Amino acid sequence: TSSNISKGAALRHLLARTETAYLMEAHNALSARIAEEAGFPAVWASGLSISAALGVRDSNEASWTQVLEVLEFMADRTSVPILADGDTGYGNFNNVRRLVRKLEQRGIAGVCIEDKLFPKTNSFLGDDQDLADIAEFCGKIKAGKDSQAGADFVLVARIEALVANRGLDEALARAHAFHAAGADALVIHSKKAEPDEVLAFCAAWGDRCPVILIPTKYFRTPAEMFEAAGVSAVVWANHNLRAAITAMRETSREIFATRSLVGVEARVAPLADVFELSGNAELEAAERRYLVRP
Ligand code: SPV
Ligand code: MG
Repeated sequence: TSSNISKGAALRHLLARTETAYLMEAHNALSARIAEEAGFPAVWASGLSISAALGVRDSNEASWTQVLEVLEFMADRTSVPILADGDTGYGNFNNVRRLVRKLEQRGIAGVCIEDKLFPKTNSFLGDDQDLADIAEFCGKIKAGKDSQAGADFVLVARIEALVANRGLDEALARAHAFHAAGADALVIHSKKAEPDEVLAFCAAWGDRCPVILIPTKYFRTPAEMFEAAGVSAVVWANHNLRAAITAMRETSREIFATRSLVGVEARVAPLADVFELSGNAELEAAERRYLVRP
């Protein structure tokens, strides 16, 4: 799908608005398409979900080019912008440069890199999250911004100071440094069940640049609270993956137990949906136009 406005510009615009944007997780082209179909204006390509869908851990076990392949399929099947989870950038500043160039070339609107160490660990695992050195991470941000070919690509810097139990002051110091280094937006992450610490961050940070939240753990917080706090975007980070796990488990177990499709047929998406989601109508039209059957 093409449009006059680039996907990077579309994401940039979403983050710049005063309204809060909501991004839905996807981990492959199918789930990205479904998120777009539901109405989401942008997609979060979750590292956790892409890893889990590939059957590996969220510890950089999938190589960056393996993730890139998944992202390319996702971008090809959607017209909304995709914000890719770039973990720690897969190495040092130089790896970030190449990552940014390749993502941009493959139609990804932006990347989020987090201030931890490679190989990263999921924020909700363990209590010993090592943070990147601030100056070193700023070099990655600068290198990433300097290497993008166009003006539109969005580089988001994710702050893990609260996840690492380093407190609000450390989080704010990092925010100031990453913003000064050229980050277009910030993610402030938290593993608390209440939003207090991220809302305190938002209040202190103000509108210096867009702030994005990932309320996986503080999921009870009503959206109105994020909106009142002036949050630019909220990421529903892993819920297509988790929905798929539940649905696939129920279906597999029932078919196994009953040796029959009768019980599940009415509950699973019809084949027509599968053809529609993969764009078969377009191929049929193209065949009418181009295919000569001798
Ligand atoms: C992801 O979705 O991969 C994220 C969010 O980075 S979290 O799992 O909370 O770290
Ligand atoms: Mg991640």
